[in-house]
Amino acid sequence: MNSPQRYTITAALPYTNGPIHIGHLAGVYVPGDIYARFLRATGNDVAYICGSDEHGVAISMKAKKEGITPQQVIDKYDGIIRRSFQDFGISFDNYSRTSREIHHKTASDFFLKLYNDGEFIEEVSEQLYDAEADQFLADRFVIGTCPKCGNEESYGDQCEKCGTSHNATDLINPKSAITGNVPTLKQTKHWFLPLDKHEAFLREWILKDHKSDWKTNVLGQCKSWLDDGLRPRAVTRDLDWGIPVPVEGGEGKVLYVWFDAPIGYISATKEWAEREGKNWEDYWKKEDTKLVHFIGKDNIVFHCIIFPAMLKAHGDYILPDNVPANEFLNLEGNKLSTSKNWAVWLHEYLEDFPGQQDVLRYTLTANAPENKDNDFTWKDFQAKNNNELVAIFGNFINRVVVLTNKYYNGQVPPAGDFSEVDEDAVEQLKQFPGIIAKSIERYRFREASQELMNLARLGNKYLADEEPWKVIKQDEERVKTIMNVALQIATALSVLSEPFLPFTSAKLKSMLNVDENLSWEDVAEKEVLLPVNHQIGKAELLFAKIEDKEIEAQLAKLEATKQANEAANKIVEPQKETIDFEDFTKMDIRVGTILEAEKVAKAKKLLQLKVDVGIDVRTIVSGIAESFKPEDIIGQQVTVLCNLAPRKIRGVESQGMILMTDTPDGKLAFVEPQQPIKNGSEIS
Ligand code: B3M
Ligand code: ZN
Repeated sequence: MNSPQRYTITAALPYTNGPIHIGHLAGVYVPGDIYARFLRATGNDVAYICGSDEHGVAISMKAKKEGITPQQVIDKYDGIIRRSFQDFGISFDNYSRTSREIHHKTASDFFLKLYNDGEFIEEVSEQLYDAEADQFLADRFVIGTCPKCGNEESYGDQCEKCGTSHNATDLINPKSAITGNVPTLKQTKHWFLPLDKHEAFLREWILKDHKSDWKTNVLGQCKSWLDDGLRPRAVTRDLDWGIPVPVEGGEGKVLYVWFDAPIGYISATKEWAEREGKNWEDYWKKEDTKLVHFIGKDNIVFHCIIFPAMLKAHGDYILPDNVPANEFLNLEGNKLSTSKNWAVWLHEYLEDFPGQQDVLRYTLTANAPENKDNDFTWKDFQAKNNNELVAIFGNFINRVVVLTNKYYNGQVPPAGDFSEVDEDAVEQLKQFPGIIAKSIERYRFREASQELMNLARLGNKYLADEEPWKVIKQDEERVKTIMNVALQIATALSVLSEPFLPFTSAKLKSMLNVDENLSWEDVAEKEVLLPVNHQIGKAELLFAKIEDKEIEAQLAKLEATKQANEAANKIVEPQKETIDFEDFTKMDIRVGTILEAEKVAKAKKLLQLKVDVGIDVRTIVSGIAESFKPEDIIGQQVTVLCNLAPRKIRGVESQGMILMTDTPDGKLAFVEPQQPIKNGSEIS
């Protein structure tokens, strides 16, 4: 293990335009949390920093869509996100917000410093403008074809398909996301960070200095940007939501969200340091501090090129030591999408699986998209829980604790002479802290989680092979040794599982009554982890089996989402052939009320109705049985085509037709008057 040192660990600040889903967790927050917890457990000084990203067009667009103010949007989602992170056990030292004063001041000062040092280019240029909305179109306010990959739905600042970051004016066939109009060009003044000026330095720093310690996917993206040639990039916008540009001529303009958001890491550290009585500068300016950014792959350019250029231009900041960006997680074979609601939302998971945070943490880690995109499936989630957490980890612990209580009233028995098998088990056990540490230090969290499970496997196999429950009948002394060894393995698990399964680790430590000072290193070095006669507690369930019906319920939820999306995307039927007014007046459409309803025997879809249409009360057979129960529609007002020629349906004469439409989820809905209307009133 490396010698202890100071770490600033950041996790991408989530936009407060939606809740957190499993893609965010697997890509950023869970690996970041494992890393932070591990470093704390091994004696390092750690600041794990995050917060809500509350500026930018993503927020304004959401506000427009929901008909509320941006402030209402950020308050709503900051609340949901903050709570769900906490309930999920993400151990941020500080979770801040970029709307706070401390951040506005920090970002403003940062801008001013670069401005005063002449690090910006000031330029009047033509920007896309939507005359109808009376607004410049920046970033997500403009959609068009990506000049690099041809994706027709690229945003103004970044293409989500190929990851390229560009200027809005680079888009081919740009369209306003507000009105759909083709934008015009209008002159406006902005400040640009001349990335080209920093290119040589970036090339050296990334491609030479970090050639061997950064992930290949990250290096690959960086190389491709550098090879394309860097250009000046605007760091201000003509928008009304954001941090005001603090210089003359900046009125009505704000800082570009990707200029202010990474500075959010700094302001969040300041806020935390103030609270904890520490010096924030130690975490951002001391050369011996390691700065590590956890992000998803779509944020690589901002963390590896733009933010480092900003920090370098400022002059006194350290640069990231590593940016272990992950690829994307898919859900049941499809891309996760907030707008399409194709996601497993963290706050919903916490409600549906109370007390089972570690199951999701484990599944997302064991299946993390570290080197390629990966798929989350509910079946795999169930299997990881039932076959690994329950059947291996849980089963081992349960046997150890139950037998110790049964044979020794819960007191650790003394070990006698070790057999070769015992020697081997203990020998292996001592390797695990180092093995797991090495994987974590190399950002291989998948591998690390599998090594942890291998330690549980070791314990489980040891007990299964040594069979203390059988040996107890012939050789009580031998069983003492077996149980002592098994208890040492269980104790090691309680310590080494903490970064991955914090809730389980806490439960297990309390079950075994483990000394809270027992450290990661102790597990590797101390001869005895639980002393003889140490009293442990009673067995508690660590993991519960997940039943098929729980998985089916989750799959049904996704299926409903799929159907709703399909219905929403359904193409509107083209208009029918033109008819004369006379044709229309031939139709006798009236308001009626359903008086009786019953099922038609042997017909799944049909209900037989008695409808008062003002003229008379008549029988109508209607194909609505799959959408309505008979008892629910008595008294329902409907529109009826009364003069449709009567026809026999399943032996019943139907004297008219009820007018219906489709709902987004594929059911039928009545076309009913807005208020109660007298039966027989004509519709014309
Ligand atoms: N909010 C983008 C994102 O959620 C952004 C990250 C900011 S990190 C400084 O993808
Ligand atoms: Zn593209």
